[in-house]
Amino acid sequence: MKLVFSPSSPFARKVRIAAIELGLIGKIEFISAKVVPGEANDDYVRDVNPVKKLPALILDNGDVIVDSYVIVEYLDELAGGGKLIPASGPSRWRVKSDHSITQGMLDSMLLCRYEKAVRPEALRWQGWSDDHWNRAWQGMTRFENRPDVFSGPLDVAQIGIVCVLGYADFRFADCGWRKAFPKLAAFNEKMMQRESVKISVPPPA
Ligand SMILES: N[C@@H](CCC(=O)N[C@@H](CS)C(=O)NCC(=O)O)C(=O)O
Repeated sequence: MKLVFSPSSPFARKVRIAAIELGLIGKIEFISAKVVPGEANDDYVRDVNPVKKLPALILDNGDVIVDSYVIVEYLDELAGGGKLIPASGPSRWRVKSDHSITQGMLDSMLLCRYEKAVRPEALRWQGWSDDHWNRAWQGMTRFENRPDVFSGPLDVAQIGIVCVLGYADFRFADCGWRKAFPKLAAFNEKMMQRESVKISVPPPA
């Protein structure tokens, strides 16, 4: 199978970490791609993902799986199931819901990034960016106050948090999250000891 990804994408990083942790990395061929709002990418839109988002997993039979969470779910099933996403019970819904929060945080951070890097200056709306940044910050506040999220075995929500924090370092280096959220900082440090997390840090811009 082939993963269409970008080394700077926090969503693709989640899939890469999961693939390593699940022992499936050797089965995946990586295809680097670039998608940016406002730039045409006709082949990718036609053949892979009509909504032009990375990552996408192309299976050997040609089927395409889109959305980082759905790809992780697919890989988890391939690895036997219930590894990074609990198979049933309250922990399943807790992990899925916590992961959805990380997904919303990344969506908002990416919108802030596009606002600054892609949108013409004259069209920028600071209040809109501030609102989206605040959503990411509130998410960090939420997890700082929920250390139980870090204490269980590795799951997709923990991976999502590490991708949020890595993206904050990558694109919002001065935001001061470590000082504001010491428990998240300790968690990130611990996660960085995993090879999967260490090698998937976005390369310097
Ligand atoms: N829900 C999607 C979000 C993926 C996403 O937003 N990816 C970004 C790259 S980090 C993208 O493809 N952006 C291009 C665009 O929005 O035009 C997922 O989890 O895979």
